[in-house]
Amino acid sequence: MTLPLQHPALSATDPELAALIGAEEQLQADTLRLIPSENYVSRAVLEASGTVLQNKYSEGYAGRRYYEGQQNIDQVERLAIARAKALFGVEHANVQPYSGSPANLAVYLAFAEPGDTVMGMALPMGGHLTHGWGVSATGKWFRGVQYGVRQDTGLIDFDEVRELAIKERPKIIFCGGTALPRTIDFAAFAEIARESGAVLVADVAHIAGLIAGGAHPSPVPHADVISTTTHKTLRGPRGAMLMSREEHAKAIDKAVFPGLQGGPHNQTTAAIAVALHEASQPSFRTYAQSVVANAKALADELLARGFDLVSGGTDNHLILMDLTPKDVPGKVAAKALDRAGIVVNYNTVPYDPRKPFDPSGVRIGTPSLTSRGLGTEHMAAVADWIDRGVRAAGAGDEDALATIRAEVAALMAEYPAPGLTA
Ligand code: DSN
Repeated sequence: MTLPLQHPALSATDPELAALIGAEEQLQADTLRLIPSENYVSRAVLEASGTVLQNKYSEGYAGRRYYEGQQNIDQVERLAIARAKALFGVEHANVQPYSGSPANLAVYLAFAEPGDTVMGMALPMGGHLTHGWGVSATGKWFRGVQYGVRQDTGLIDFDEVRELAIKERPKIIFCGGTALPRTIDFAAFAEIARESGAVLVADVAHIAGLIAGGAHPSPVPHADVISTTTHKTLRGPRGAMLMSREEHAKAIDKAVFPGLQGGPHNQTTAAIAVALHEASQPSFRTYAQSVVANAKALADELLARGFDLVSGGTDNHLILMDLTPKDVPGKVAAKALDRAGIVVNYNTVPYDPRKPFDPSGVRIGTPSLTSRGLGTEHMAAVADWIDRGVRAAGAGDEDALATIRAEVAALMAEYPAPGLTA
């Protein structure tokens, strides 16, 4: 099966909506998707998430539901849990959180009271809204204290984190984030959490697939709780999981349901189970290693073209470019690259003098292109397109962007995406 994919019932019932989905399928096929939190899921994951499992209400947990008719649903959820435990080597897994933000909120509910101090990386430094940032409920209902990275290195200063933690005594410390190009030192965070009496939560949403594939160290021996979405490098459906040692199992389960959520999205649970099965295959290890190899190769090619990369490069799937030296604002570059068929997001860089809605940076990553089968040998071309695209953005050269778009589409046609093919 290749494009156009067939959605016969949808096309008959709602051709307008079917056309929009068809257009999105074509867009995802034709473009070079570099948003580091996105990916292409397999047909198997897509099929599992579009099933009659979505017709069931299943409040509660397997064997302890508030609705009857759970003969199959219980088995689906148990399968997803067993696969998560085996893949990540954890004692407990909850696969019901609707997404990353609700998963993190459940952690607050399990381990803190409103008004308590919590600690996480500041959003503009690469953290996440739900790690206690002011505009988020987690920063409004809790007292968020925030750490960052050093201005000179772009790296976390653990002496500074320790000093802050000992002074502020947070109930919870979050490590992980959304724009961190470097390996997270879970052991260092665990030591600080122990010294300050905090629960350590490793939010590995971005790197869960790398951890599963052995391309990033695991937080399992160090963190009390692991929070992750399932749709980024892990290449599953839009969802989330919380994992922990057995001692925290009850608190986490109670916080997810009935504390925060109602019925789990069973079709998503099924698709998570499929993704976890796929992630346990040897080919997934190859994919994870390739994601990192591609990112390192792309970073090198960008550096060679004079790009300023936060922290000087990458250890994982993600690259954060500061476009200040190129004299092109991040948003202008991102929108121009989009017109060139290269999909990125504009992003704040640490100590950014510009506003978050018009920042200096662009964030890119290699999960999607790796899922399509592109390798290190293609990264010079990718860097070249980015370089030409950013220069065209600065010069307002729409013809140059159109030329890049055609070149991108030609290469993408040679590497059909999972989910868009049989
Ligand atoms: N929105 C996600 C990302 O793009 O990194 C984080 O939640």
